[in-house]
Amino acid sequence: MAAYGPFEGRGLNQIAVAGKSNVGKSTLINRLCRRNKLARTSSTPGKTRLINIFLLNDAFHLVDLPGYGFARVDKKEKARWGQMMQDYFASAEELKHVLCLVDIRHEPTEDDRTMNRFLRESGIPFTVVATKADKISRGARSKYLAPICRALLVQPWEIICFSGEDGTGREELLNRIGEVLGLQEI
Ligand SMILES: Nc1nc2c(ncn2[C@@H]2O[C@H](COP(=O)(O)OP(=O)(O)O)[C@@H](O)[C@H]2O)c(=O)[nH]1
Ligand SMILES: [Mg+2]
Repeated sequence: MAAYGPFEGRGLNQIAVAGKSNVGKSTLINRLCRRNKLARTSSTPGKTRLINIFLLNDAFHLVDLPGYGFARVDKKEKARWGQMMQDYFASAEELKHVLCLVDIRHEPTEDDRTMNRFLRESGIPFTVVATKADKISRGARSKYLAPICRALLVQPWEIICFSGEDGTGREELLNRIGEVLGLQEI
């Protein structure tokens, strides 16, 4: 039994969305699904405590993983989070790719690095997505991407700059997902 509970449509490929609380996971999912309030975006960090799954065009599932690095949660809550993630990654046979979200303006945290190390060690393919790209000018992007590249050991051209605010990077992200899932069209 999957740790994230039974749901309809098992057997479809999954793309998981990971990142710290408030980085923009739910917003990104909403943008990709062209819906509002579907993934319960919130301005309260740490609100997504459970794994939510969304179906995109009957083609694959987008998995909204609970955010990490929420300072106000206690030890017990952190342990619960860790167990939930461990169970998910251990049992999600349909998982094909992880979108690792980081805020374009901030250097990745220790938790971001830990997730990065875990994915590399587990051989799970991932794409780094720099969110809230609307918050900086286009010309400043490479300056902001440099520390992210250093921390997560990726090249700048491998990162997708994304904005849920103005739609930046939506097509690029859908293309990447199509590529990794071998879909002709999403
Ligand atoms: N300006 C801007 N704000 C964003 C973007 N993505 C998310 N936000 C805001 O950041 C906050 C947290 O977003 P949410 O999607 O709930 O983050 P989650 O905790 O990772 O699911 C909300 O107030 C969003 O409106 C973005 O691309 N640009
Ligand atoms: Mg959320």
